[in-house]
Amino acid sequence: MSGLGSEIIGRKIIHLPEVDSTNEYAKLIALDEREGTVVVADRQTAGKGRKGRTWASPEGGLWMSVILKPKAEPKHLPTLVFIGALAVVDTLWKFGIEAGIKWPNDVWVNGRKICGVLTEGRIREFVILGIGLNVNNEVPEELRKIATSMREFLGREVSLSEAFHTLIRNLDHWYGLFLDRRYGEIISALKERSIVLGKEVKIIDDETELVGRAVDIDVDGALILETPKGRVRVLHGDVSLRFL
Ligand code: BTX
Repeated sequence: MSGLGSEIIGRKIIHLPEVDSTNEYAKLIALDEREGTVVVADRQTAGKGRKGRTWASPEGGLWMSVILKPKAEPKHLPTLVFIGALAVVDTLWKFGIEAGIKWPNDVWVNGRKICGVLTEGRIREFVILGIGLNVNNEVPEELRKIATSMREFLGREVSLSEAFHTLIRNLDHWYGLFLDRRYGEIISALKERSIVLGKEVKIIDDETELVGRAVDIDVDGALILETPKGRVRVLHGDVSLRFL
């Protein structure tokens, strides 16, 4: 292995016209598949976000899940969410779209969300890396203020297959680095592409809210906040981040 690319992601592609959720489908078949298998659907009828939120997935977007079986220590597995976000940002750059990562799991363009990443899994068995990217699809009316698409940014339709193949190549590149344990390079890239650092933000966990300035992302991918009470380290788990 050269370390520049693993050539794992996308060695098998399962294309479905419609499914409830590519993540759910991938979880069902994960134990029987080799890692790198991608499930991609034209539309999802029950696309999922985090914590039971829904993900609008009409035709024209890229809705996909990758089955991964990394031999990594469990503490590194949360880093896989960044692999998804990095690969999406690189894909958007290739199309001339200025995009950045809104820690922990979104990609934003012009202050609006264009992509969400959802990782799920079973420790020591598999991780499902789910990616939803608005390409040519309509963004539902109620999300217009917070969401955008590649088509909206460029003012023209994009080849969905080109977007898909570019994303697969980029995922393969970043996953190769992950397998080579080059976590430092992954975090550096995340910091470079972050739209959060230097900003005043509010972190919302189940019961708690925390306000501060985002000053750094550490080796484990945790966000470092400067608050009136000192520095606080926020692990990415299931927290939400809002700009103030
Ligand atoms: P999240 O919980 O961070 O974000 C969900 C929130 O994003 C929703 O509550 C809504 O406000 C907003 N939203 C919903 N749909 C869209 C959209 N199409 N574009 C922009 N904003 C939207 C983020 O969760 C993780 C989403 C992962 C989606 C992929 S698609 C393939 C795979 N299968 C699956 O069921 N989920 C993943």
